[in-house]
Amino acid sequence: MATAFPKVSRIQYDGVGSKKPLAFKHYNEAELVEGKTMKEHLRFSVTYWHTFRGQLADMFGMGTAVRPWEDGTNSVSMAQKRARVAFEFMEKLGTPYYAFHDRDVAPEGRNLKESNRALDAVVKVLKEQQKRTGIKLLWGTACLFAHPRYMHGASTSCNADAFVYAAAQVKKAMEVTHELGGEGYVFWGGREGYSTLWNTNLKREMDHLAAFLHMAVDYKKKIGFKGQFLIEPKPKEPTKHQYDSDAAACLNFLREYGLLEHFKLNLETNHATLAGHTMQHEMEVAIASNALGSIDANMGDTLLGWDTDQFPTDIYLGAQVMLGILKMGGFTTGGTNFDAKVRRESFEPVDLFHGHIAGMDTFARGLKIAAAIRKDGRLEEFLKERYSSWDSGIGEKIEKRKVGFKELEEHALKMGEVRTNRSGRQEWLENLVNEFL
Ligand code: XUL
Ligand code: CO
Repeated sequence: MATAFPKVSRIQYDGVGSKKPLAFKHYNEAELVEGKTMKEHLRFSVTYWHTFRGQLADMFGMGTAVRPWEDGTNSVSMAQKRARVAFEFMEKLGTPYYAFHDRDVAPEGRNLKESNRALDAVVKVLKEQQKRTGIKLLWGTACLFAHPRYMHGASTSCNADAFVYAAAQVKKAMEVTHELGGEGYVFWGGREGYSTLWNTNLKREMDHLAAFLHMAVDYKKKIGFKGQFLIEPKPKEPTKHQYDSDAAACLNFLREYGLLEHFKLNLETNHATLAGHTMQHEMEVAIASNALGSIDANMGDTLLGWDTDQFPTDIYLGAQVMLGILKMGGFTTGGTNFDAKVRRESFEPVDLFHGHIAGMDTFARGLKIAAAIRKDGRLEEFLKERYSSWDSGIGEKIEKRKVGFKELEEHALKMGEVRTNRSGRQEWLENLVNEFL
């Protein structure tokens, strides 16, 4: 096959200070950090939907992307050719993983049977390309939000027929994810929410979502798929309110319906900010419940109120995220999936490389910064000291549940006023972190 990127060869690490645009300045895949290679820590993944299906359209204008390998059809043969282009791209970039929706990789047919047949035909090529390159599938998912049949939602639709179709679609998507050795399977409920409560039975819809996920868990066991199930929170867009609105809402939902042991979270930065949180907040919430599975790495724009899905270039963000990942002991089945697209003005194929190189260097730098902060130890020491009143005396007794209000009243009467508060030192800590940037 003719090369799709004739002017690009394998992107190499050229070191800090390099002026080569198509080279890594920080991502050195073999470099050891805390005893593991950068490649093992970061587990970078390319998203099929933005990188190979994104037209770079926005709500005011049509797509601008120039993709010379496209023949203008949405045929199975074009999908197979595109799969080969995708693997050439990932091979040159040096990313070990990719992620897809069923309808990104293969076209939707006139009926379910035809769609499944098209998917099988492309999966054959994906499998052959995975074998050829060693690149693996991080996770698969089903697109349950683009087709008009899902206008009211999929598993939370008011129409039971839509639930049925969605179940059949997820069944097939899980099967192909399993066949391709996917390490996870993601549920992102793009339309699992509402536009107005006047037409919505919220309780019934949430019950249906839970029933759907229980069926998925059952089917996973049935086919012997061992990958991690992940829920991806997002508060809104396209719906006004999505039921999986943030990490805390997802965890509450999973606990309420007895699903928590089967799921972890796939957290995305721009979804966190849309929810009015930081990514750091979302990660802390998930880690506290041992439920952080994977991340969709991107960032938003502080002046735009929607999901801009930009490549993450904020070093501060990269450091915060990697501190969280190191703290939880690293990814197991998850990874750093670039759910990001180049800007509409960055229309040339080479911009796809620039976007990913920027993201990979930002996260590699974030990893090095996070490891340096941990090695330094002052941040951790401060945190430990800040809570030291809980390590002995009355604090320890409370944590061990050895005392109740009666004993605490006796203690308070003896103790007198609370006098031992110490400064939170926020500004000192923020400056301390800056020492490492
Ligand atoms: C949409 C989004 C999705 C999920 C997968 O905002 O993030 O692409 O990652 O369905
Ligand atoms: Co995402």
